Amino acid sequence: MRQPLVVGNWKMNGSAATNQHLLADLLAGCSSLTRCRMGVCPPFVYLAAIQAQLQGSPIVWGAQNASQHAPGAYTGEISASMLQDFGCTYVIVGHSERRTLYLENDGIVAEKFAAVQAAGLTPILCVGESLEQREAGVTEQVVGQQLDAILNTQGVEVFDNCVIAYEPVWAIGTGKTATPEQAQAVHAFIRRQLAEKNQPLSEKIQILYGGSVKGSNANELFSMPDIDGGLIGGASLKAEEFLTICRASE
Ligand code: G2H
Repeated sequence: MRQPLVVGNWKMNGSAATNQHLLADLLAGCSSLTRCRMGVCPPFVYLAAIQAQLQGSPIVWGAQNASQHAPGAYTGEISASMLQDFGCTYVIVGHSERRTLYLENDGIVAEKFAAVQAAGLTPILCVGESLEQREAGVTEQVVGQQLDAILNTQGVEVFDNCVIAYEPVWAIGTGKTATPEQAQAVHAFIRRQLAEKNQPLSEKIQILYGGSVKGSNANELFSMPDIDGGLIGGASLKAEEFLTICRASE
């Protein structure tokens, strides 16, 4: 039985004051959760404050990105080892906003994935197709290639310490959600790809859905057999709605 996991991707949102209120509300609400593991990924600059507020609580935290490089002359970058200093559990890699806006290709994503694991942290690897790709019927090909970039260079065993998030690009922040059946089909495909190489690992790995998940649609998405939780953007900024989503995963 895979543990449900629901992670808030705050993106470039929040302030010291609003974060503190949000986390206070989540801390108060999370005691009613029985099985769901709740996580938050704030912007880098708030990690120290988030660590101080969440230390010792059941809520885990992580970062939204990390450099693929070891510490050195990379102005403006943050290494995975630095994130370890702030008690991070997870690091999101390959989010479609990074792939599109910051030109992170599959090769760079694979390097970031390895750097995160080398620092002892768990990557949340985002994969997903664009609207054009879905309409062209190449969803499985695209998602398969995104997985292969890591499978073919690092082997299947690295997926033992990894969470996968399927996020169809056309559903991100658009209010359009994949239907539970559309999402389930891709989740099952991802699990099959891994099962071909390592069956027990494929049964163990958590595969999250992301893309306009809300309190009102979380139940039906999470009722699908291969959807183990969610990576939540906009709806993770409102405590009550995020808690509703977490409860729906149980
Ligand atoms: C997809 C998701 C979180 P949202 O990017 O990663 O954001 O829930 O706002 O679509």
